[in-house]
Amino acid sequence: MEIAMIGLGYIGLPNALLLAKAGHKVLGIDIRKDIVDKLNAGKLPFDEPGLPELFEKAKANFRASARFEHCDAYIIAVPTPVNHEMRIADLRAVRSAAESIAEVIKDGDTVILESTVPPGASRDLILPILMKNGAKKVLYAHCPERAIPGKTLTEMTGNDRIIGGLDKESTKKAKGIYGSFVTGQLFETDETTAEFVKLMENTFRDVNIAIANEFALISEDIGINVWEARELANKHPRVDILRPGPGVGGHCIAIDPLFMVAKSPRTKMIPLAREVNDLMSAHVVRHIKEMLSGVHSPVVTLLGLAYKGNVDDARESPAFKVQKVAENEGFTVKLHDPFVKGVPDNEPDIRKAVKGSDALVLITDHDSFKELDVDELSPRRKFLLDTRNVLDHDRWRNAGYTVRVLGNGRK
Ligand code: SAJ
Repeated sequence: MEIAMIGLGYIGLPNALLLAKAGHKVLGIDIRKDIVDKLNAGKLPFDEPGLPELFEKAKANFRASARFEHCDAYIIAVPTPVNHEMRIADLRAVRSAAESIAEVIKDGDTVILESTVPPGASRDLILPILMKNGAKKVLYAHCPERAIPGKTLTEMTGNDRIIGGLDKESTKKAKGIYGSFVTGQLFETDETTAEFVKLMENTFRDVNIAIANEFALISEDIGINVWEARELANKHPRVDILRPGPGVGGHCIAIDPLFMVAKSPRTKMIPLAREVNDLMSAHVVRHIKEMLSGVHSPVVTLLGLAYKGNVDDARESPAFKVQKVAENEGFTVKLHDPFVKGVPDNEPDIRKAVKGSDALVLITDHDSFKELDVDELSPRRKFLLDTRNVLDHDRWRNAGYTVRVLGNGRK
């Protein structure tokens, strides 16, 4: 089949290359000319394990363009960020992709939406756009992406997928496309249920992280160590408490629950969980303030800007919220992340980022931080706050640091 992949980002590009490797002729479409040019010159626009090897194998069946052309199937994998002010989904990229497809679509073509959207968006927004130029019959399915940065290729091929078809024929067609490279099971449903399922997955995780964060706050108040308590609670066969931390980042979990909330005025727990997770950044700053009380013109270094460990993705990262709150409180904040690119104040050399600092605050659980040579660092004062409980605290204490761990209320 000739398949167009609209959006060549973290989801669209690996997906396009997997389809190309499976033997389809794939046209990758992106509005960003720099990405298109890079790909056509044989270069990848971002890092992801296994992607270079896949690109080599898929190249012959793949080309990129900024222009839409007629294909047998179109897969939409564009960002659907949240409009933070209005707390609703920003669907402009999906709309514009649908508008462009409507210009070239013919009866009997297939359109698949992978981007996360509020429930009802396929039926009420996207399908009417696709049909607006007179197409009588379009096969349509929502097949939400479920890959996680750092493990995109394994998850994209191995995970079970939801195929939410408009009708039987649409489901069959979409199943055929995903069946060409997915080894996981393909479960059938309708398009609106598929939209809801995707939001449930991420909302479930957000609410569970919120309860873990709340356990951390209570533990600090009552003087116990949440990390020890969590480990013991998780010995129960039906309990699996997630990890507390500085908040929830990324392009999905911090955002998708809001798409649900916007659909029903009766939600209580979901917006509350969002709030609990968002307030963790202010809580981190409270710790820093306590640690450094009495220090004049305090300087802190945030270790990690990525929203989670071992990825270079800093979208919606709690690091920036911590930075903002800390700056508002009068701290000078220095930033260090070995992987994240494009943040102007990110100092890639950790020794420079730490020099002259009064406290180091671990935000992201990058493995490389666990192996740091503590003696190479020369801060002004030796305070460490570990918001993820991942460092070897004894090693830091032996090097003269006062160590605090988020969620540990033991004095
Ligand atoms: N986090 C915690 N504590 C935990 C687990 C995570 O604080 O115990 C934080 C992370 O540090 C990070 C955030 O939550 O800031 C989200 O990270 P994540 O690894 O939980 O998830 P994402 O956003 O990278 O990917 C999620 C995945 N969804 C689920 O696990 C339900 C992925 O499968 C989806 O494809 C992706 O969202 C998406 O695109 O929707």
